[in-house]
Amino acid sequence: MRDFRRSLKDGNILIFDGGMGSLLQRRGLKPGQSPEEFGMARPEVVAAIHAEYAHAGAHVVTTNTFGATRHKLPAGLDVFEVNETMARAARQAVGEGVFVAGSVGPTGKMVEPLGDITFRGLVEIFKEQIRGLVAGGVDLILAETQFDLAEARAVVVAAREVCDLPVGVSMTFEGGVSLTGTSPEVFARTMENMGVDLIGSNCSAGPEELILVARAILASCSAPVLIEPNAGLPELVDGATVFRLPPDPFAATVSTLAADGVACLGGCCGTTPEHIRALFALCGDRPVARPAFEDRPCLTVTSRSVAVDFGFDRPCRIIGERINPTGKAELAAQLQRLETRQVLTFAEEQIVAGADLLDVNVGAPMVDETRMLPLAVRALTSAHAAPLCLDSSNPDAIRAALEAYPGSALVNSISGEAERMETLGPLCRDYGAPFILLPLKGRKLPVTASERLAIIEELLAKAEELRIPRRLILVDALALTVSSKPEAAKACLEVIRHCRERWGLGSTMGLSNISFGLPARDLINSTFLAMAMGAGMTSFIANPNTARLRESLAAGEVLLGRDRQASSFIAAYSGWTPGVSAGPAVAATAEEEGSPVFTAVMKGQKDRIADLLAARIAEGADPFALVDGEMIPAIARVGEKYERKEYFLPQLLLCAETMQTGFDSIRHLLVREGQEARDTVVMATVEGDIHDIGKNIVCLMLRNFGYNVVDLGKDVAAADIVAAAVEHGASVIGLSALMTTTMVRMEDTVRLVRERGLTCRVMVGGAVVTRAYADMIGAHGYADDAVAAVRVATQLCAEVRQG
Ligand code: THG
Repeated sequence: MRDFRRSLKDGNILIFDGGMGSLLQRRGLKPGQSPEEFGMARPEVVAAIHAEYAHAGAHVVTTNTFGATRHKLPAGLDVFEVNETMARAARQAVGEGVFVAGSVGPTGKMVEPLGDITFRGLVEIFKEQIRGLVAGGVDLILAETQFDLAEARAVVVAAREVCDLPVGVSMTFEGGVSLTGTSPEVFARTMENMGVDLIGSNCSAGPEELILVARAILASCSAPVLIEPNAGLPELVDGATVFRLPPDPFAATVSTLAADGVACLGGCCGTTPEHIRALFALCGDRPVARPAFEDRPCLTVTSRSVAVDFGFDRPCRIIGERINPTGKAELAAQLQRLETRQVLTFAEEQIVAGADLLDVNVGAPMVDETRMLPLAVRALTSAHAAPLCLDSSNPDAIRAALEAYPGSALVNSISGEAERMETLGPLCRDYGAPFILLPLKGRKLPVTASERLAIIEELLAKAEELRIPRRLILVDALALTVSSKPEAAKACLEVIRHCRERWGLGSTMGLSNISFGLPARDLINSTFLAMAMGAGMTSFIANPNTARLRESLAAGEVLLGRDRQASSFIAAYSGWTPGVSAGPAVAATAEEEGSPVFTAVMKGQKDRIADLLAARIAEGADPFALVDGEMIPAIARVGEKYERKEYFLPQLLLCAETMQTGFDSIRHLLVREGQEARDTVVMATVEGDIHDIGKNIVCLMLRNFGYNVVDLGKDVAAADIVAAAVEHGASVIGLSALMTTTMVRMEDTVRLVRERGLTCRVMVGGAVVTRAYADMIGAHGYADDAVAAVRVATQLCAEVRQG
């Protein structure tokens, strides 16, 4: 019986197949045609390619279903049928001795707030596809070329809801991060939390580029690793992208990855059966040389861009407690109105003060937590990189928030109360969400350590029954008020020590409970923090904006030998005066100078910008001066940060939307008699291509900079683009294409513009488009991202004006 999980455990290297697209092109796939459509018409061609790969030594072949989802397949093709048929074709071609991986590519849709689809919507799209793959007899589900962590999570959740097959997820990185800002480390840790069977990377610039990515993944997880590079750097030949690294040098470089411990190797764009044959000869059936995964943390919480490890050799982590309406009437009132303004203010303050994570509790009377918690999550994850701790007694709210969250959030909490583990446990397991295990059960508070440990032990047993791995569990040592229960503090310390020694589990607590009813609470809290750190506590929930707590934490890290050469301590406290607050141990980055309007755009404060502008205008500010002197410079600064990789796509989008919201709110004040007409840009994704994420971002950025943008959408014929440019008197046409097969359509528009003698300029861009290609087809400008597009459009408009 074929069992892919068993083969992974066997300890021998598995060879995957190589590219499908370029081989199909050689056998009749037309530029712009969907490979799935071609495969349905000519299944024997697809089968022959699979057979060639199997013959070349591949242990695993990958189905021709990369784009076989609802929104990507051409009209008239049924998702289930395509996936089932293509999976069958692979199986029949390779027989029973070779594994068939069901390929799942990105949908071309971004999950909100980056795009317009919900996480659940994505899961449903993938489930439709995966049902077909399962019916066609695949051995594993393989998500490939993923670029967004939320979408990668959606594939895993979908696979779990449809079948028990093993799941592999492979992400593509450019310059060390994915398009939406995820590093290989964050990706690997998030996937490991989800229990993914195979974690990897594919595509990218070629085998050399993937060496560092592979090492980063290997050092961040214990799951087997898959690497599938392209056949070298893409080059342009006669208008098409080709990959020219020959089989032997390809195999030579890729096989060095085997020495690093990669378990599964294959090829991506441009690789052929010859590449796979050469690879097989060098490392097929050799033992996997994976060194032990050292330095393993107890637990890791992630956001889209940050992984925070908890462990006995890691800094004790601060979970900021302030996003909690208890005792905060204004926050409670805002939450009832589903507003996120104060939530965002508290987030900002706590991050500046050094919080590693933010606890998010929106529970108050008359607050609809199931709506409010995901709203807060979306607002917080758009604005900040800090991972979140979802604090709610309502399981529906937790579920909704986990769906809205792009990484591995910490769930707060699972107690011994009836059904809590049964409902939340499987959810946390399937969504890869670590959780706080709270030793509370029944009416009686467990005061002694042994009472708490008994409940913890019972919950651990339940978790094990539910197949929840230990790496998802963080124990709450339960800080009770020492003023009424004198033995409570000692019991906490014992629980911390026991969890560490007996189970290797990390711990946390709501620190301030301990001092309730006493004077000088900060003094008690910070002293207890030091004691608990000594006992092995890995994190605590508190207000990070408490100088004394931060002082104890910083000193504690020195004393526990985790702040090497006391360098962080010295940096923050060398000029310390007792009683005077020093900077946080984590130095806050110097804040950008600027007006509140400037800052609001820079930080993407979408809820605040309209009020700020209205206030300034009420004070008599000139609306034009606000736009030209504050908003445009702010969005330009955002662009610089994006280019320096300090901001990623989520921040760029949020800031651009903030700009747009602000602009819309004062638009009525921005009409001037005899106003100089704004330059018009006509934007389109070319014919045959249905990818519009990049094009939409360019539209948003151009509008931000005052351009009149006519967005023609996707899959637009050259004649229609040129007609629209004439109709609207456009200065610039902007063309986008994601695929090498559709990129060639750009040339049609350039030719038409020339033939008709139009003055308007054409700029091009998109994932596979290069400057060399732009030059070759005679485009006037090339932009490699949305920020560059604004610069290029400005340049081209100036050229048009000068004639
Ligand atoms: N364990 C776990 N989760 C928890 C707790 C715990 N979550 C909630 C709580 N305890 C930790 N969070 C808070 C949040 C706020 C306050 C205390 C603990 C607090 N609020 C002030 C008040 O009530 O008056 C408001 C003061 C302010 O403005 O900050 O003190 O133990 N797993």
